Amino acid sequence: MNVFSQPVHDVKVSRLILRHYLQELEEAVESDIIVTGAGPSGLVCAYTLAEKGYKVTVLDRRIAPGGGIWGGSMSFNKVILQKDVADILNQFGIPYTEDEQALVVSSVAFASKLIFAAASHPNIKLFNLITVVDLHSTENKITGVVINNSAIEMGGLHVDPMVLTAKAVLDSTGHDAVLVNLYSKRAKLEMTKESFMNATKGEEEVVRNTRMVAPGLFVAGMAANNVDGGCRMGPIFGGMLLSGKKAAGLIAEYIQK
Ligand code: 48F
Repeated sequence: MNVFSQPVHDVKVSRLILRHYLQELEEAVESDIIVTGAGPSGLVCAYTLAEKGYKVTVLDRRIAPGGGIWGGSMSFNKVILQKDVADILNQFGIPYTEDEQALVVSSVAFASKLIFAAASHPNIKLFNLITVVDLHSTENKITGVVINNSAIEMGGLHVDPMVLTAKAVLDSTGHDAVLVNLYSKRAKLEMTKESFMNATKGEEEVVRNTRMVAPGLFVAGMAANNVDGGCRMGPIFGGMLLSGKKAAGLIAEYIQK
Protein backbone atom coordinates (compact mmCIF):
# COMPACT_ATOMS: atom_id res chain seq x y z
CA MET A 1 0.00 0.00 0.00
CA ASN A 2 1.30 3.47 -0.90
CA VAL A 3 1.94 6.13 1.74
CA PHE A 4 0.37 8.92 -0.36
CA SER A 5 -3.17 8.66 -1.69
CA GLN A 6 -2.54 11.34 -4.34
CA PRO A 7 1.08 11.04 -5.53
CA VAL A 8 2.52 14.20 -7.12
CA HIS A 9 4.51 13.41 -10.23
CA ASP A 10 7.57 15.38 -11.38
CA VAL A 11 5.68 16.91 -14.29
CA LYS A 12 3.13 18.36 -11.89
CA VAL A 13 5.84 19.70 -9.55
CA SER A 14 7.46 21.62 -12.40
CA ARG A 15 4.14 22.85 -13.79
CA LEU A 16 2.86 24.12 -10.42
CA ILE A 17 6.11 25.91 -9.56
CA LEU A 18 6.24 27.66 -12.93
CA ARG A 19 2.57 28.62 -12.84
CA HIS A 20 2.64 30.08 -9.35
CA TYR A 21 6.08 31.75 -9.45
CA LEU A 22 5.49 33.36 -12.82
CA GLN A 23 2.04 34.54 -11.76
CA GLU A 24 3.57 36.28 -8.74
CA LEU A 25 6.37 37.76 -10.82
CA GLU A 26 3.85 39.07 -13.37
CA GLU A 27 1.86 40.71 -10.57
CA ALA A 28 5.09 42.34 -9.32
CA VAL A 29 5.65 44.09 -12.67
CA GLU A 30 3.47 46.92 -11.33
CA SER A 31 3.31 47.48 -7.58
CA ASP A 32 2.90 50.44 -5.26
CA ILE A 33 6.31 50.07 -3.62
CA ILE A 34 9.45 48.08 -4.36
CA VAL A 35 11.61 47.39 -1.31
CA THR A 36 15.14 46.41 -2.28
CA GLY A 37 16.90 44.53 0.52
CA ALA A 38 15.09 42.22 2.94
CA GLY A 39 17.08 43.10 6.06
CA PRO A 40 15.35 44.42 9.20
CA SER A 41 14.62 47.93 7.90
CA GLY A 42 13.28 46.71 4.55
CA LEU A 43 11.13 43.96 6.06
CA VAL A 44 9.55 46.29 8.65
CA CYS A 45 8.90 48.95 6.00
CA ALA A 46 7.33 46.40 3.64
CA TYR A 47 5.13 44.92 6.36
CA THR A 48 3.97 48.34 7.62
CA LEU A 49 3.00 49.44 4.11
CA ALA A 50 1.30 46.11 3.38
CA GLU A 51 -0.76 46.49 6.55
CA LYS A 52 -1.94 49.87 5.23
CA GLY A 53 -3.19 48.09 2.09
CA TYR A 54 -0.35 48.91 -0.33
CA LYS A 55 0.89 46.34 -2.82
CA VAL A 56 4.56 45.74 -1.99
CA THR A 57 7.31 43.85 -3.82
CA VAL A 58 10.38 42.86 -1.77
CA LEU A 59 13.58 41.84 -3.55
CA ASP A 60 16.74 40.33 -2.10
CA ARG A 61 19.80 39.16 -3.93
CA ARG A 62 20.65 36.39 -1.47
CA ILE A 63 19.12 32.93 -1.08
CA ALA A 64 17.96 33.74 2.49
CA PRO A 65 16.31 37.07 3.24
CA GLY A 66 17.06 38.63 6.64
CA GLY A 67 20.23 40.56 5.77
CA GLY A 68 22.66 41.02 8.63
CA ILE A 69 20.40 39.67 11.36
CA TRP A 70 21.16 35.94 11.24
CA GLY A 71 24.75 35.90 12.47
CA GLY A 72 24.28 38.03 15.60
CA SER A 73 27.63 39.34 16.76
CA MET A 74 30.74 37.52 15.58
CA SER A 75 28.56 34.41 15.09
CA PHE A 76 27.16 34.58 18.67
CA ASN A 77 23.51 34.41 17.67
CA LYS A 78 22.02 37.09 19.92
CA VAL A 79 21.08 40.66 19.04
CA ILE A 80 20.30 43.62 21.28
CA LEU A 81 17.44 46.11 21.04
CA GLN A 82 16.39 49.15 23.05
CA LYS A 83 13.38 48.84 25.35
CA ASP A 84 11.57 51.50 23.28
CA VAL A 85 10.94 48.96 20.49
CA ALA A 86 9.39 46.23 22.69
CA ASP A 87 6.01 46.98 21.07
CA ILE A 88 7.43 46.18 17.61
CA LEU A 89 8.88 42.88 18.88
CA ASN A 90 5.47 42.07 20.37
CA GLN A 91 3.76 42.98 17.09
CA PHE A 92 5.87 40.37 15.24
CA GLY A 93 5.69 37.80 18.07
CA ILE A 94 9.46 37.92 18.69
CA PRO A 95 10.37 36.71 22.20
CA TYR A 96 12.90 38.72 24.24
CA THR A 97 14.61 38.78 27.62
CA GLU A 98 15.15 42.03 29.47
CA ASP A 99 18.61 42.48 30.99
CA GLU A 100 20.43 45.67 32.10
CA GLN A 101 17.55 47.82 30.75
CA ALA A 102 17.99 46.37 27.22
CA LEU A 103 16.31 43.57 25.25
CA VAL A 104 18.17 40.41 24.23
CA VAL A 105 16.78 38.41 21.30
CA SER A 106 17.74 35.26 19.41
CA SER A 107 18.98 36.42 16.01
CA VAL A 108 17.46 33.32 14.40
CA ALA A 109 14.01 33.96 15.93
CA PHE A 110 14.28 37.66 15.03
CA ALA A 111 15.16 37.04 11.37
CA SER A 112 12.69 34.23 10.83
CA LYS A 113 9.73 36.04 12.44
CA LEU A 114 10.30 39.19 10.34
CA ILE A 115 10.72 37.13 7.18
CA PHE A 116 7.64 35.02 7.92
CA ALA A 117 5.51 38.12 8.54
CA ALA A 118 6.55 39.63 5.19
CA ALA A 119 6.61 36.44 3.13
CA SER A 120 3.14 35.36 4.25
CA HIS A 121 1.43 38.75 3.98
CA PRO A 122 -1.18 38.77 1.18
CA ASN A 123 -0.08 42.25 0.01
CA ILE A 124 3.62 41.36 -0.24
CA LYS A 125 5.41 39.46 -2.99
CA LEU A 126 8.87 38.50 -1.73
CA PHE A 127 11.52 37.30 -4.18
CA ASN A 128 14.94 36.06 -3.15
CA LEU A 129 17.85 35.44 -5.56
CA ILE A 130 16.96 38.62 -7.48
CA THR A 131 19.56 41.39 -7.72
CA VAL A 132 18.67 45.01 -8.45
CA VAL A 133 21.15 46.28 -11.02
CA ASP A 134 19.70 49.67 -11.97
CA LEU A 135 16.85 52.16 -11.53
CA HIS A 136 13.88 52.90 -13.77
CA SER A 137 12.93 56.55 -14.20
CA THR A 138 9.96 58.41 -15.70
CA GLU A 139 9.72 62.22 -15.87
CA ASN A 140 12.55 62.77 -13.35
CA LYS A 141 11.00 60.41 -10.82
CA ILE A 142 12.26 56.99 -9.81
CA THR A 143 9.54 54.61 -10.97
CA GLY A 144 11.02 51.16 -10.61
CA VAL A 145 14.07 48.93 -10.65
CA VAL A 146 16.00 46.87 -13.17
CA ILE A 147 16.50 43.28 -12.01
CA ASN A 148 18.39 40.17 -12.91
CA ASN A 149 18.75 36.70 -11.49
CA SER A 150 21.51 36.74 -8.84
CA ALA A 151 23.27 33.69 -10.34
CA ILE A 152 23.41 35.42 -13.74
CA GLU A 153 24.90 38.51 -12.08
CA MET A 154 27.42 36.46 -10.10
CA GLY A 155 28.40 34.52 -13.22
CA GLY A 156 28.99 37.77 -15.11
CA LEU A 157 26.87 36.45 -17.98
CA HIS A 158 25.67 38.82 -20.66
CA VAL A 159 21.91 38.39 -20.17
CA ASP A 160 19.61 41.38 -20.43
CA PRO A 161 17.67 42.28 -17.27
CA MET A 162 13.96 43.00 -16.72
CA VAL A 163 12.05 45.99 -15.25
CA LEU A 164 9.64 46.07 -12.32
CA THR A 165 7.77 49.34 -11.82
CA ALA A 166 6.34 51.06 -8.74
CA LYS A 167 5.19 54.45 -7.44
CA ALA A 168 8.10 54.49 -4.97
CA VAL A 169 11.29 52.53 -4.42
CA LEU A 170 13.14 51.93 -1.14
CA ASP A 171 16.89 51.37 -0.87
CA SER A 172 17.32 49.14 2.18
CA THR A 173 20.42 47.37 0.86
CA GLY A 174 22.48 47.98 4.01
CA HIS A 175 26.08 49.22 4.01
CA ASP A 176 26.30 49.20 0.18
CA ALA A 177 23.41 51.65 -0.41
CA VAL A 178 23.22 50.14 -3.89
CA LEU A 179 20.27 52.12 -5.28
CA VAL A 180 21.42 55.51 -4.04
CA ASN A 181 24.88 54.82 -5.49
CA LEU A 182 23.25 53.94 -8.82
CA TYR A 183 21.23 57.17 -8.64
CA SER A 184 24.33 59.25 -7.89
CA LYS A 185 26.00 57.96 -11.08
CA ARG A 186 23.34 59.74 -13.17
CA ALA A 187 22.23 62.68 -11.03
CA LYS A 188 24.01 65.06 -8.69
CA LEU A 189 23.85 63.81 -5.11
CA GLU A 190 26.14 64.41 -2.14
CA MET A 191 27.03 61.17 -0.34
CA THR A 192 29.10 61.42 2.83
CA LYS A 193 29.78 57.68 3.41
CA GLU A 194 29.33 55.82 6.66
CA SER A 195 31.40 56.94 9.66
CA PHE A 196 33.28 54.99 12.37
CA MET A 197 31.45 52.55 14.64
CA ASN A 198 29.45 54.10 17.48
CA ALA A 199 26.18 52.33 18.27
CA THR A 200 24.69 55.06 20.47
CA LYS A 201 25.17 57.74 17.80
CA GLY A 202 24.50 55.47 14.83
CA GLU A 203 21.16 54.28 16.21
CA GLU A 204 19.89 57.86 16.49
CA GLU A 205 21.32 58.85 13.12
CA VAL A 206 19.87 55.93 11.18
CA VAL A 207 16.34 57.07 12.03
CA ARG A 208 17.12 60.75 11.36
CA ASN A 209 18.80 59.90 8.03
CA THR A 210 15.83 57.87 6.77
CA ARG A 211 14.43 60.06 4.03
CA MET A 212 13.47 60.63 0.41
CA VAL A 213 16.71 61.04 -1.54
CA ALA A 214 15.12 61.93 -4.88
CA PRO A 215 11.51 61.92 -6.11
CA GLY A 216 10.35 58.33 -5.68
CA LEU A 217 13.62 57.05 -4.15
CA PHE A 218 13.76 56.50 -0.39
CA VAL A 219 16.55 55.22 1.85
CA ALA A 220 16.36 53.33 5.17
CA GLY A 221 18.56 51.30 7.49
CA MET A 222 22.35 51.25 7.18
CA ALA A 223 22.01 52.56 3.64
CA ALA A 224 20.69 55.82 5.15
CA ASN A 225 23.80 56.19 7.30
CA ASN A 226 25.97 55.47 4.29
CA VAL A 227 24.30 58.28 2.35
CA ASP A 228 24.38 60.89 5.11
CA GLY A 229 27.56 59.96 6.98
CA GLY A 230 26.02 58.35 10.06
CA CYS A 231 27.97 55.99 12.27
CA ARG A 232 28.36 52.28 11.70
CA MET A 233 26.88 50.08 14.42
CA GLY A 234 27.03 46.47 15.54
CA PRO A 235 24.33 43.95 16.46
CA ILE A 236 21.87 46.48 17.83
CA PHE A 237 18.64 46.76 15.88
CA GLY A 238 16.15 49.22 17.38
CA GLY A 239 17.23 51.91 14.92
CA MET A 240 16.72 49.55 11.95
CA LEU A 241 13.13 48.78 13.01
CA LEU A 242 12.26 52.45 13.59
CA SER A 243 13.94 53.42 10.32
CA GLY A 244 11.72 50.91 8.48
CA LYS A 245 8.62 52.34 10.18
CA LYS A 246 9.64 55.91 9.36
CA ALA A 247 10.32 55.02 5.71
CA ALA A 248 6.85 53.45 5.47
CA GLY A 249 5.26 56.68 6.73
CA LEU A 250 7.24 58.86 4.30
CA ILE A 251 6.48 56.58 1.36
CA ALA A 252 2.75 56.44 2.14
CA GLU A 253 2.67 60.26 2.34
CA TYR A 254 4.52 60.57 -1.01
CA ILE A 255 2.21 58.11 -2.77
CA GLN A 256 -0.91 59.82 -1.44
CA LYS A 257 0.30 63.14 -2.84
O1 48F B 1 22.33 44.79 5.65
P1 48F B 1 20.91 44.53 5.91
O2 48F B 1 20.55 43.69 7.08
O3 48F B 1 20.14 45.94 5.93
P2 48F B 1 19.58 46.91 7.09
O4 48F B 1 18.12 46.76 7.15
O5 48F B 1 20.19 46.36 8.45
C1 48F B 1 21.53 46.53 8.80
C2 48F B 1 21.88 45.51 9.85
O6 48F B 1 21.64 44.20 9.40
C3 48F B 1 23.33 45.58 10.33
C4 48F B 1 23.53 46.63 11.34
C5 48F B 1 22.80 46.46 12.65
O7 48F B 1 22.75 47.60 13.35
O8 48F B 1 24.26 47.52 11.12
O9 48F B 1 24.21 45.71 9.22
O10 48F B 1 20.14 48.23 6.81
O11 48F B 1 20.23 43.85 4.62
C6 48F B 1 20.43 44.36 3.35
C7 48F B 1 19.88 43.34 2.35
O12 48F B 1 19.96 43.91 1.06
C8 48F B 1 20.27 42.88 0.14
C9 48F B 1 21.24 41.97 0.90
O13 48F B 1 21.27 40.67 0.35
C10 48F B 1 20.66 42.03 2.32
O14 48F B 1 19.81 40.95 2.58
N1 48F B 1 20.85 43.50 -1.06
C11 48F B 1 22.02 44.17 -1.15
N2 48F B 1 22.22 44.60 -2.40
C12 48F B 1 21.15 44.19 -3.14
C13 48F B 1 20.27 43.48 -2.27
C14 48F B 1 20.77 44.30 -4.50
N3 48F B 1 21.53 44.95 -5.40
N4 48F B 1 19.62 43.75 -4.91
C15 48F B 1 18.83 43.08 -4.02
N5 48F B 1 19.14 42.94 -2.71
